[in-house]
Amino acid sequence: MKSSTLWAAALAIVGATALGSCGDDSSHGGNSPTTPSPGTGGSGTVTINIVGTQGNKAFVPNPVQAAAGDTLMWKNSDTVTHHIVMDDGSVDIGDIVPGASRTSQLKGSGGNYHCTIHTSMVGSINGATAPTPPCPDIYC
Ligand SMILES: [Cu+2]
Repeated sequence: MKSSTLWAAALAIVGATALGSCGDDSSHGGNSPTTPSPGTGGSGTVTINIVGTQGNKAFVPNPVQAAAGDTLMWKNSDTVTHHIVMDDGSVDIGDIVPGASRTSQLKGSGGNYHCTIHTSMVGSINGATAPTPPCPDIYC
């Protein structure tokens, strides 16, 4: 029950994201989810787009703002597989192939994360600024 609701929300986000990034006319026929719109307050869905491997520009938005309890939707809009983990080891999203999305739930107040495949890819949940990629790195 809960996972189907989540999935419906995920589909809604993916559809909205595809519309925004491709300029694609999204006249996909009427599969409109009946779940409430995502919002703040710990029960919404927050999308983090993975757009490349360029250090802290690999994620949009970065930092991202989310509340404890929010679902984080990790959408791989890039052309290669990524594997996101929280720096503190609390979350391992697993491999995300191009075009796919994975979700996790924000349990604490946030923190920094990175890609285990491309270690220059760094991001922050609820940080004041995006983290600096580890140096030496071409994106430092
Ligand atoms: Cu990566």
